[in-house]
Order: sequence, then structure tokens, then C-alpha cells
Amino acid sequence: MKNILLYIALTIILTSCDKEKFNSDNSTQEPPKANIENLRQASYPIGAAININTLKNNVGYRNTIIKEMSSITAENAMKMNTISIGRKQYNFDDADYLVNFAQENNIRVHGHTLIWYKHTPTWVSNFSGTTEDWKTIMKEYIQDVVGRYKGKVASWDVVNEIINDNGTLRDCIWLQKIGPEYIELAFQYAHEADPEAILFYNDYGHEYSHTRRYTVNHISDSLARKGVPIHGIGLQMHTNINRSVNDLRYAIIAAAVTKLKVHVSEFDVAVNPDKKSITFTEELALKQKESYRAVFKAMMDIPENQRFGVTMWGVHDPSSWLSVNPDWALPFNDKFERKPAYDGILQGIYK
Ligand code: 9MR
Repeated sequence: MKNILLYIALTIILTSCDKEKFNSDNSTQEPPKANIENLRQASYPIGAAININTLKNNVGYRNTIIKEMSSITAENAMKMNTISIGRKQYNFDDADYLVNFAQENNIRVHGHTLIWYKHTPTWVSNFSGTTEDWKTIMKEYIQDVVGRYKGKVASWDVVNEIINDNGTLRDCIWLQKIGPEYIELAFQYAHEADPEAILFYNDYGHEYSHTRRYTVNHISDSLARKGVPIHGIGLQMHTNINRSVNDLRYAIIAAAVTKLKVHVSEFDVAVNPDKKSITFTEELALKQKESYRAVFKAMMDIPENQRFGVTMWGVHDPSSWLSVNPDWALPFNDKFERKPAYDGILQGIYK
């Protein structure tokens, strides 16, 4: 009861500051920008999801990452079906490439993702055994991967997208074979393999669904109170210009109420959500800039020790998973030039 009251009180306090800030944001005056040369100089980590082939073959892409990013996440290279080719058999080529690149350039690596309902390798789908056997294969996989990158990968999405829209646990092979306990076991196994790693539950929808937001925060908070080694909440935040900036901000503030670290882990702002063929007009660019500003600003307004960072899901527009629409969702254009969204970031992180 005490916790619920605390949660309500904090939410009211934090959202009332919201309103003040957003009212002042409505003025026509441009907010001030952080006076920095690149995003690596920001006061909290800013990063991007990385495609390994593009990293290897596109100099502009590689240089932009080196210049601007203080954190990187493998877009696909650390997913289970990429790494796990059989029981105790691994292909770490792409993951190693990313980690080596990060080390050479002094960039933090966030691991994505250990356990996910998608991309289950065939050998896992075909595996048969007792509940204990299933726990063993999950433990082997998590500990081999986390152990390999101990001290090199700072943090992990331990579980990804584990709930349905109605707040129940999403069906996946681990839930079927182990039961709901698979979630806390995954955190425990990862923690045993690297006690220094910062461990996240990553999910989507915080900004548009009360049920999703409440459930993710509640699960994370309950696990932490139970002593499970969970350290943060990942908010994917694949959003678009139609979503109000208050919704974006509220999602971040509400996650912070748990006192866990907050990672906006897959941020992008689509400008073509209705999938109509359009051009990227100045009006759209400015709307997108507002969304960028709101998210980076909300991160400044949570306690400093909870600001894990903001990771964008790609580097420049053509490298976005949304580029087929196209959606112009990222802060750099096809020539790696800074878009108005980049100024939105600078305004958001202004101190
Ligand atoms: O951007 C990723 C795309 O290249 C992959 O084909 C897809 C399936 O693995 O995953 C995309 O990234 C997703 C991320 O791993 C989890 N959250 C949603 C992301 C966008 O679909």
C-alpha cells in the first residue's frame, strides 16, 4: 500500500513539473542548445544500433559512429539465432567485430538481446527434455555469451518483449518449458556470469499503452524488490510524430519512479507512420525535432544515476529498419548530415 501511495505521489509530482515545462516549450522562442561539438560530449550516453555489414563497408557510417556515439547496440548480431548455431556451438564473428570496434574507439556496448520469443534457433525448438534440462540449456547459452563478453559488454537486455498487450506474459518457448520463473532465472544466470553487467528488461509501448507501461514497470519493480538482479528498464520507443510529446515524457518519468535505470533503447521517430508516400518536408523535420527534444529532455529530468542513456535504432535515415517506407526516423540524413532532430537532441540535453 505504502509503495502504491509513493508511486502515485511521485507520478503526480513529476507530471506536474511536466506541464510547466511543456507550457513554456510552447513559446515561439527556440530553446537553448547544449554547446558541444558532438553527442559524445553529452552528459549521458547517446548511442545507436549498429549493422555490422554497414559498419564494415560504409566509411561515413563508421566515422559518424566514432564521432558521435558513446554507446552502441548490435541491431541483430547478438540475437540468439545469430550466435547460437547448436548446443554449445556459437558463431561470434559479428558480435566480436562489434565489440572489438567499440573497444578500439572507447565506446560502451549494450548487449541485445539474450532471451526473446523471436528468433529461437532450430536446435532449441527441436530440443526435448525435462524442465531442469530446459533451465540448463538457457543457463548455458546466457552464461557462455555473457561470460565471453564479461568486462567488454557493459549491459544486457536480458529479456525482451515478454508481455502481451493485455499485460499477460507472452507465449514463448521458455515460458512453455520452464514457466514464468524463466524471467528471474535469466537475470540470475546473466548476473552470475558477469556480476558487473547492468541488466535490463526491454519492452515497447510505454508511451502509448497504460497497460503495457504499468505492467513493465510493475514486473521490473517486483523483480527488484524480490532481490532479482535487474538494474534497469529499456523503453524501445519506436515512435512517430503523431504521438504527443507528453506521452513520450510520461513514459520515461513513470519508468524512473521504480528507481531503476532508464534506457530509451531503440528510439526513432517515424514521420511517415501512415505509410503514404511523402517527401521529408521542413514541417515534418520540425515536428520530429520536437519529439527528439522531448525524449532527451525527459532523460535530463530524471535522477542522474538513473540515466543509462538514449540509443537510436540506427545511425542515419537509410540505415533505419523503417527506411523502406521511408520514414526519415533518425537524426542524420543519407549524407550523414545533422538534421533538425539533431538540434532537438542538443536542446533536450541543455543544462
Ligand atoms: O531492426 C531489426 C531488424 O533488422 C530485424 O530484422 C528485426 C528482427 O530481428 O529486429 C529489428 O530490431 C527489433 C529489435 O531487435 C527489438 N525491438 C524491435 C526492433 C525493430 O523491429
